[in-house]
Amino acid sequence: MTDVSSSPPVLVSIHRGDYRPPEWRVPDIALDFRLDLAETSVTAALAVERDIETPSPLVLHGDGLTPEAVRVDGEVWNDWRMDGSDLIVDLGDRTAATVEVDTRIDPSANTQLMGLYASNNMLCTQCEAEGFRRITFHPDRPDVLSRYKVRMEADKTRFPILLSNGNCIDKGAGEGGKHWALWEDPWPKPSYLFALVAGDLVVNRDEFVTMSGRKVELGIWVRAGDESRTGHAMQALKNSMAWDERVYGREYDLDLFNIVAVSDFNMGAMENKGLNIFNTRYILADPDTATDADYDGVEGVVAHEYFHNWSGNRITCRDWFQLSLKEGFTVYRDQSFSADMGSPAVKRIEDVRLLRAAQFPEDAGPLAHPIRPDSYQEISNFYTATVYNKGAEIIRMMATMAGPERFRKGTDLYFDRHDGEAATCEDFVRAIEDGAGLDLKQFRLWYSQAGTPRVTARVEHDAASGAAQLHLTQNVPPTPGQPVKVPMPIPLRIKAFDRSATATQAGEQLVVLHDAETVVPLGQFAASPQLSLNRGFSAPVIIDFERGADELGWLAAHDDDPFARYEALQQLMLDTLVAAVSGKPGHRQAVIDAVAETLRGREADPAFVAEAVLLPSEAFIGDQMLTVDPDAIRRERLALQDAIGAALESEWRSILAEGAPPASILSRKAKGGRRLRGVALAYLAATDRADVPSLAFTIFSEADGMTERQAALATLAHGDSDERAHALDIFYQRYRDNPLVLDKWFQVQAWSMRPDTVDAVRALAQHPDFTLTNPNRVRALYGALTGNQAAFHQADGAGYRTIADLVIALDPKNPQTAARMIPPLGRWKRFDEARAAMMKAELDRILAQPGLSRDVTEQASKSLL
Ligand code: 0A1
Ligand code: ZN
Repeated sequence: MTDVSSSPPVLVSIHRGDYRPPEWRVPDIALDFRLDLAETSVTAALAVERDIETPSPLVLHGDGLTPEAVRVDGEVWNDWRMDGSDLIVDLGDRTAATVEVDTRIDPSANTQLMGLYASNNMLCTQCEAEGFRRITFHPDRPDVLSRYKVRMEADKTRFPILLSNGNCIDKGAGEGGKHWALWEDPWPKPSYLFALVAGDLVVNRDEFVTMSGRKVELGIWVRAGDESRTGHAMQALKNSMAWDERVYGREYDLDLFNIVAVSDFNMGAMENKGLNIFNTRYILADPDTATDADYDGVEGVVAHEYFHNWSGNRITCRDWFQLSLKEGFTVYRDQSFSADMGSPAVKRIEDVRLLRAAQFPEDAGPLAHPIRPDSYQEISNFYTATVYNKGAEIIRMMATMAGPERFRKGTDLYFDRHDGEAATCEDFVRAIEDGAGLDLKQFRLWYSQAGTPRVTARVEHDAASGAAQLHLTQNVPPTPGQPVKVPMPIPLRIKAFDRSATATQAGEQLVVLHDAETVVPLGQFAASPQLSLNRGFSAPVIIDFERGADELGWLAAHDDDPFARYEALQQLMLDTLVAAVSGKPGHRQAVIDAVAETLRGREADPAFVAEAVLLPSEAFIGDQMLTVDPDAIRRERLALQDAIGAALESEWRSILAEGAPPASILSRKAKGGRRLRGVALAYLAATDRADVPSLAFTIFSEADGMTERQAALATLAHGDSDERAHALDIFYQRYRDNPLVLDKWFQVQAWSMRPDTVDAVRALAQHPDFTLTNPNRVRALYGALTGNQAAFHQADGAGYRTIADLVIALDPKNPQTAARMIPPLGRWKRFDEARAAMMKAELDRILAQPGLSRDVTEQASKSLL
């Protein structure tokens, strides 16, 4: 007997080329909700209009729904059938009708957190990408835009607040302790931007006056007790609104802007029209519970969701293949905003660090896809670093090539031309071409070719004539389904330095590589010039450029582009670490000297210095090697950290002795100072000096805020001192009732460099405060483990088993979050045979589970290729 239930479902791929315009438009929708945690009834009235000549039935998608009744123009209608989970309504030869469908859903049983679900006794929605069909039957595609009217009725005591998109136009008391509210959103929108919230919430209210003088009421809604932690989010919102007016000329278009924070959320936040719904972690912040990095996260995500109002909502996506149209552009916009609010150099370093940590590995592995994918099985799997962060880099390249004024002309044209439409990436590129006056014919390849281009650089200097030339070659590597690539335009900001010159150096130039090989004349130099290449990381590429320690050290000290200074020092460290891993000497002393030199600038810009002197991550070191050796990488990285720690011990100690800026001060300087202290403590800890545990414990105990407290706790967590156990216990007792801080307690233990970390993670999964129902908690524990290279790749395979066990346990509850844990297992090609075999075996074991979700099936099966 064959057991069909244990073979994974055969998945249907959706192809970009198959796009067809919708057959039925839905200009108006009226939704009527009778809300309750366990039983909610929904009546949806869709005003539909046929958009094609030939009569065709109306196809409405559903997911887990059964229609209780169908009416057409007010009459009971029996001409419908189910096709799988779709509802097919035969409307004969009608060209327009109002189709009403009744459904009933159970939000309390919705553990996927898609559609209408319960979180902490409140009700909220998440509809992107295809969650609306879990609420009611609907075409549920982003190119169907409707005006929504939403009536909500619920028990007044348990759900005193009732919110939806747009404006509240009426409300009143109902029978039996109920009340109701009627909301109307004047702007047509796709179903993925629909939202409602019902619950017992308190609000932080403020207002913003737009550039044309309109008053907008702002509200941030949280659970009672949390309102004191919403100030930073509110300030970030007002700053974002002003910034979008100033930089892009975009004004907010409703009289009300609400944000609601919920504890259980699959992602960071969601840009629903006029009613953003946020993961609490990107709203709540105060110095006692949030680190400086958390504060920056709040600011960036609030801005991101707000900016979507234009790049995403006013102009939405025609289909989900165009996701980067809204996400790449919006990430670029939020990155630029955060750069303006803080330090552009530090922000750029952070963004590139993230790109290299999350996107480059994706581009180099089995799940590589272009920023505009050609096919997918489950769209939730395509909310990736490629679509978001590489997508932002591609917008940034256009902005670099156009320059600020012309780029603004391009975006103005884009917003004008496509306002109110569901657009494509092609529409965006054409608007930039027309508005900015760029020729982007070849540039479009960035939308269709996956893989990170490699650029090889070589400087040639003719001693006799003095002429210097830069030779550049580019190569885009093969990726799954794309064996052969063609050259792409790569804009590189470069500058050649004459090391002997005392006078000002010649300026920077922007070179755009179009061909496989390019030669750039650099001018006359007495000696071979020092080359600063890909300044500001102007193109998302890998540069292969052999340079000696002396040259890198000089650039780390003298380059006038801060990002290039950072890069030079990182490259020096990386070369040294890669050499050490393969048993070669490297440039340890040069690294120490360069770190010492960089530290001299710490008064002026401590945040930059903290970033620059940080060693590359274990994962990034691994990315430089053909076969990753996680144990050797950890050993050599710790050895270099120890050497730098010891050689500059007095520096680190004096940084720590200076004391921390008060946690309540969030200036650039204060944040930078705290960051540098964290780095100093980590360097000192690597030396194993006997007083480190007590020093870290003192910092931990005396800290007046979470940045210092968490840094000290993380340092202690690597060791096995009594102070470690003590600090973890104090932290737990103090914050056990604060879920966001408790996440940190799980996270620092899973980040630990101790040899027993995988066992510790397995034990923590049994802790009474651990739960699979909260995605933040899952990420805090297991996401931290996959980010801990040596632990995840522990030689006995226990790390792999732990993640596969999690995926198997989580998939039935929350497939989206389960699927996100799979990509680390797909990197097996980069590891030795024994590890690769174990990783593949775990992917096979996942795929052998009966009833696997589409999300996990797609990720696991593609990861095996
Ligand atoms: N559009 C959101 C991201 C997002 C996507 C899917 C979600 O479903 C769980 C939630 C949020 C953004 O870019 O912020
Ligand atoms: Zn977004």
